[in-house]
Amino acid sequence: MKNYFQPEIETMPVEEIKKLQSERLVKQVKYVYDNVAYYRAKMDEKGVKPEDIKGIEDLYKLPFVEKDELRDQYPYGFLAVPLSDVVRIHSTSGTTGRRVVAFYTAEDLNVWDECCARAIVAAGGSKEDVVHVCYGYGLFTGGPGLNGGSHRVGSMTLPMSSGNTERQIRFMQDLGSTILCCTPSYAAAIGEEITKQGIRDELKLKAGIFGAEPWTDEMRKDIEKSLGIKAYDIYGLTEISGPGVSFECEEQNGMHIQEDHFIPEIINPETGEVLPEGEVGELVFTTITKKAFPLLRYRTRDLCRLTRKKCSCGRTHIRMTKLMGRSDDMMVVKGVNVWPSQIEQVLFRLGYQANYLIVVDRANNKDSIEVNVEKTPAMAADPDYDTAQATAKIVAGLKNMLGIKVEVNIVEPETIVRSEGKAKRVIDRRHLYTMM
Ligand code: DLL
Repeated sequence: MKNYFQPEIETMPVEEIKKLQSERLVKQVKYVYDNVAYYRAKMDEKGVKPEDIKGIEDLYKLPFVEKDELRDQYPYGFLAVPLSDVVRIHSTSGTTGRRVVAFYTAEDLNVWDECCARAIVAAGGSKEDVVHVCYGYGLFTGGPGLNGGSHRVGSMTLPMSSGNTERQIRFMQDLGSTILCCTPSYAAAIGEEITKQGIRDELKLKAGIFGAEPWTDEMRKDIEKSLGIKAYDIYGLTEISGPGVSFECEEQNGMHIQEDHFIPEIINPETGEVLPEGEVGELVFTTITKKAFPLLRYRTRDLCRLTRKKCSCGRTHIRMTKLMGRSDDMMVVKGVNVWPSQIEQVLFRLGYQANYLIVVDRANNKDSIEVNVEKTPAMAADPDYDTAQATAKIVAGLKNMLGIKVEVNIVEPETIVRSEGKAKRVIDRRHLYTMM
């Protein structure tokens, strides 16, 4: 069958998926209760025993777990197996405090590879492909995750890691890379360089698997054009395993969550109440097959919507929309909720690319927000391009989208620092939050 790695699982009837989830959940809750003292204490405190969980309909009875608790229990508090069964660790970037370390048994890695293999095959990958991985390698899960998936598919794998764009492009040319895996912002930077060199036709790229940071559909179109590919979204987080928790199929209309391993819920981030399908809220995951670092009802802080609407790719696993923000990255500027992705949308609509930097500041108790954006090379070369007029257009577009006045500076091409990993597009000088 075309484009499925494990058709019997990926297209399993929904009722069977739910049955499988229930069986796995019941076992997993008992396993966690017996092997993680921290969870046992939390469940005891809430008065829930493993016997109370008879299927997915009882999931709501379990307590939530949050990132702070993982940090507090660093490093071994959530480990469910003897250290001698652990074969690998990965870790979050930990910019706001102590890192979270996630542990894997050999079987956990096996499952993770399978999840990434499903994503690669959904993007048209097979053993005939050359998979070019320029997510970072090391503690970050991006590189090792897609690398493992590519091995599993049997594709020739180029473990490039990020950076050194010139060498990336040289390898793409010389070895005929067909599938590119990296952050969307790095894909855009590579696309920009390829356009500059005018060598798109020398490349064999056909698809890209991009994730690890938010990106809009406008940015997708831009990348698809500059690289001449179809661009697929992939989602995941270190705590739950890494990339491949969900992935896009050829429909490019939401990411299928790998429901044989992860049960998703959407909750109201304020109250914790479980929301019905279709409502926007915080995504929560329960892992039902993980052994070393099993998490039950983990709050991701990522905001999205779920849908069970039939997908014409034939996969039956539930889909999540692109992330609509994080319940903790939203900025309140001049009393208004601002998501960086809204600003990006306006810039793209007006023909700019992903080279921008947002600076938020506060003086005399008054907020200011500034958007610095690069002209595209075409704009810079256009004698009719009028900076004052262009600035006014962006200001008006942002006012319309956000309802507030934003200061806009248009700068020359290639003056905003490029990212090789996750792009940092917001500098909030107000330091409204205490560092954790
Ligand atoms: O970013 C894992 C990953 C690697 C996913 C490569 C996809 C590709 P962390 O560093 O733990 O793990 O960061 C997880 O990044 O909670 C989201 O907020 C964000 N994120 C991940 N994928 C996407 C995506 C990896 N496709 C955090 N779209 C998550 C938007 C994403 N945000």
